[in-house]
Amino acid sequence: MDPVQETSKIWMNGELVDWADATIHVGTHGLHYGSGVFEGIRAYDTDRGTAIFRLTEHMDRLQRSAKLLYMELPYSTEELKAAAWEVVGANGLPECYIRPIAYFGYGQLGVAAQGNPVDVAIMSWPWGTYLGEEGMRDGIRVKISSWQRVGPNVIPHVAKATGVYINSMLAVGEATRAGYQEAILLTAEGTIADGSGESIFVVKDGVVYTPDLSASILVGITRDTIIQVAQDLGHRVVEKPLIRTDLYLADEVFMVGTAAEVTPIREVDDHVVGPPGPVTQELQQAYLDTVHGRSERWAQWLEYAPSRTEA
Ligand code: PPE
Repeated sequence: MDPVQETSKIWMNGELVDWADATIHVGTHGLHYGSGVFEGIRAYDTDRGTAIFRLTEHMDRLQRSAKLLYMELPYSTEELKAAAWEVVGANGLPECYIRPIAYFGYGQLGVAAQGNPVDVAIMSWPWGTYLGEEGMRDGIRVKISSWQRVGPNVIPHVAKATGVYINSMLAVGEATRAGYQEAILLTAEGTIADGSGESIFVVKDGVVYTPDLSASILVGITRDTIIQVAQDLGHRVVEKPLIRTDLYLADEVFMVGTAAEVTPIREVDDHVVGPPGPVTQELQQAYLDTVHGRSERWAQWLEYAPSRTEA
């Protein structure tokens, strides 16, 4: 992966600071214990200007993630949305990835977090395709991980918490060292959970399947988007537990996420599931048309910059 492309400003605790000055103390609680929550959001260039895809849902999920860590966010969803627009505007990029993060800050060390301040920052920078242009077009090769997905009684997996991502880091590292592009993790029960940073979909005999929310998966916003788009396009979508052989014998497999958008999978554990199939291609096209403002059908998910008079 390429190094992060620096932009001009980062929003930190209510103000815009220069990229180089957005630093934290080494005694920060979140660094020692992974006690933070974050989001990944994309802004797209459309005919009507920059649109942020499902911004409200992402900031609402950040609030829920914080709640699950008994962390009180000092900003409301509305304030966080305004802050996202502020940093996007300051950096002047028509398209970018947006990364809000909240963490227990500098104060007390020791695991108990409650005496620490909660710091909030929002970065924005250009982030191209997550799994490569070629992956988007031809599909990627994935491996089922030997690392199990964090379970509901280990860490609340519904929270997009920073510490949880050690799980993903190990899984994707194992997969890439073995020559694959991405990992898929199984739950403690042995069913399919998600990719290191994506939700999983399978197409078999014309039906679209995805693990239901009782599998320890992140409640993906792209997952929700794809379920609705697929249904609107007339596909039957079934949320149910899936096992690894469902992937090996699938007609089509693909993964979705804010960063990955809709990425086809062409091989799982060296079983060829084929080049990107018709359903994958249809949903990928619908998704990309929607986020870029080229399709009116699901235009309600695009949020535009508040006008100066409203702000
Ligand atoms: N599962 C996991 C484990 C996950 O991290 C993501 C997002 C998803 C599913 C899809 O969620 P959503 O974006 O709401 O559709 N992964 C984010 C971070 C990737 C990273 O490398 O950092 C993302 O896609 O932004």
